[in-house]
Amino acid sequence: MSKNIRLLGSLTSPYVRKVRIVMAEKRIDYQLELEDVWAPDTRILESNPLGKVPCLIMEDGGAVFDSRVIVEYLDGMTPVAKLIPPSGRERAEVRTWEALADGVVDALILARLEQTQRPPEQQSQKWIDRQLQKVDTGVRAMSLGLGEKPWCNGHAYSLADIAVGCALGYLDFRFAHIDWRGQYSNLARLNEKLAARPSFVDTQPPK
Ligand SMILES: N[C@@H](CCC(=O)N[C@@H](CS)C(=O)NCC(=O)O)C(=O)O
Repeated sequence: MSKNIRLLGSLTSPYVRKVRIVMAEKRIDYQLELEDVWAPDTRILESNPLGKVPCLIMEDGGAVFDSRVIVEYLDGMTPVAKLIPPSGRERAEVRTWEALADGVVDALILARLEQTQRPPEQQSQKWIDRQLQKVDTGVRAMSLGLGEKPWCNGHAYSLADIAVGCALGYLDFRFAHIDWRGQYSNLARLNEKLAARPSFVDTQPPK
């Protein structure tokens, strides 16, 4: 598979990490181009009118975003390591896991932006609490959904596990004080298995 595929992204974004893990699992070669979307001279708008990463630039120069569209495209590119079931209920379940995990990340990022981008006197605690409530109920739903199964979708590793692993990794990275391991031992077990995979090891956010 060609190195002419480019991925615009950062080393800290959990959505970019999800795409990089999928690339690694599927053995798709690509060029990672670091893009700081918050820098005044960012060129991200030339590729993604929404100004966000990840953004995939294909061989013919066409752009694909957001991360959920990118991973679906990548999964269809090669039969190696299928990560999304082909159709039906199982496919909807895996995509719902992804929506749940991404939704937890969305809420974490909204809470973090409120805390880091606004002066303390302009911050809304009500807004932060609203987002952290979603994190709470979202992570609980992950734990309930996983139960005693080896993987989120049952017996096979899938995009569901990748998305959940990225959300848990982002919790550790930016919200280390939230003790999700203490509350949900099944998620801790899943996370240990995921964290040992080369695709996860190689995409860990910088310390
Ligand atoms: N739903 C999008 C979310 C992407 C996203 O919000 N990325 C963040 C980086 S973690 C970003 O680029 N933020 C810049 C902004 O919101 O202006 C996806 O899954 O790709």
